[in-house]
Amino acid sequence: MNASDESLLESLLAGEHRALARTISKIENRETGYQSLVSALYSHTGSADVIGITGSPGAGKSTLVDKLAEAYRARNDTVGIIAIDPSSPFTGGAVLGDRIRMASTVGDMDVFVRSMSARGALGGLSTATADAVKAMDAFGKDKIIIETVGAGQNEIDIVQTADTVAVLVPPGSGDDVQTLKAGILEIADVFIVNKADRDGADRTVQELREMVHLGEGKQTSRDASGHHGVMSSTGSSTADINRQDGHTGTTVGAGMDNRGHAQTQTETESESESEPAADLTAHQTETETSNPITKDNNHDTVSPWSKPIIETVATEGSGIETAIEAFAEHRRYLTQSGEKAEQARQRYAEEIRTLLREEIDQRIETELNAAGGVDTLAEAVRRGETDPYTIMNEVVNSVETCLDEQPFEGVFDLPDYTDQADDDCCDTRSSDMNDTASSNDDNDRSS
Ligand SMILES: Nc1nc2c(ncn2[C@@H]2O[C@H](COP(=O)(O)OP(=O)(O)OP(=O)(O)O)[C@@H](O)[C@H]2O)c(=O)[nH]1
Ligand SMILES: [Mg+2]
Repeated sequence: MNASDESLLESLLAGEHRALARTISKIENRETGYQSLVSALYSHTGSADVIGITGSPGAGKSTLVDKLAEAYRARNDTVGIIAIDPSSPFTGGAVLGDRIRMASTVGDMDVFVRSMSARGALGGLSTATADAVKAMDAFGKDKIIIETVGAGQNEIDIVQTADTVAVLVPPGSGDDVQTLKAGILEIADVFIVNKADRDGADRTVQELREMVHLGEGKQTSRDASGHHGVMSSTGSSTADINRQDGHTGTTVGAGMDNRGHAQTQTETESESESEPAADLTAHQTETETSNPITKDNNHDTVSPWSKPIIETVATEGSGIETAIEAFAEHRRYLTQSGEKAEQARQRYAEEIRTLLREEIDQRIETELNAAGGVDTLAEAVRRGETDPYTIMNEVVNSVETCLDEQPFEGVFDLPDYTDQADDDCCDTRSSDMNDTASSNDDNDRSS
């Protein structure tokens, strides 16, 4: 890492919002040295709660995120918000920033809002988002909220970088549960029926409840590995309990109840993954109905997460506290079930693969350019001078030669790969990439 990045990192860790904004710009633009910077952030991460908020356009995501930020600030938690590709950068994004500015006390720098878009991020937006989350986490934000429209696979990938995913389902408006994208429903850890002041909210809640009930008969939440048991009878009994509870107030909690979880949160909150046992006991007494813990062959087993369904009226701020409690409950569940560690492992594995793919892709591009560009090669194939297989083999051989010069030496004495690559024959940070990398700090909004 060069001296200016060292000082940038130092400023970020010292809590300077400008340094945070600058770091995210570097990440977004893949500026030279950003990899070393992100590498250095890792050892400072791991304490933030990352919450993803997704849902159809106009579902009320920004309004809800604004109210969540306010509520977290009232609890003295610092907040970072990443708004992904707001449908209108001039209304959605800006309005969100303005609202927070208005809502917050003057000079409150502890809600940091940053928008990122597919346009802005060179390469993968989900990698850039995950890296931006790392920057906010290392900075020391307690809660990081990612807001994205649940439109496609890309958005689903992005929101899955969050520990807890809340899917907003507005009532009626043809947005019935059946018509929602299957992928969106599967990634939900918490359902939020926002605009509960509108007609049809009860029906939407009922439909979601039936869907959750059906789903719990078949599988657990988004943990596809079946880490904590795929088939579950306790899952469906949890849903039965909720049916009996009926629709009371703003909570229709499949995993929540009205027995004062807020009071017990501090007692049961555990950030430690290594010592979950003591907390399990406390947790059991408080939440045995909603999240039963069973003894299974001498292993403590937390029953599968039962997705709560929460009603909110974001414009009025109602249901916000219930949502916050559900997020905290889900966080505890992740830790106590061991799913958090599993989630982290899966995420890092995916990150490693993605980074490798991106890096190798870049190297291939570099080799292709060195060989005259893909268009020239294609023309040579068209003229019958060569064929795609021969070209592929030549390019791969060339990339392999480069890789042979940088053997992987194992995890423990890993060379500083990213810096080394700067002087390397296969350097992928071509000058034109650097040329397009310009700071967009002007877009950073912090209130
Ligand atoms: N009646 C009612 N209106 C709401 C509620 N929450 C948000 N709205 C309104 O719904 C509209 C859209 O809200 P946003 O918060 O911008 O929705 P969004 O999901 O962020 O929208 P995009 O970013 O454009 O996808 C605004 O006019 C809000 O005032 C609610 O609980 N009840
Ligand atoms: Mg919005």
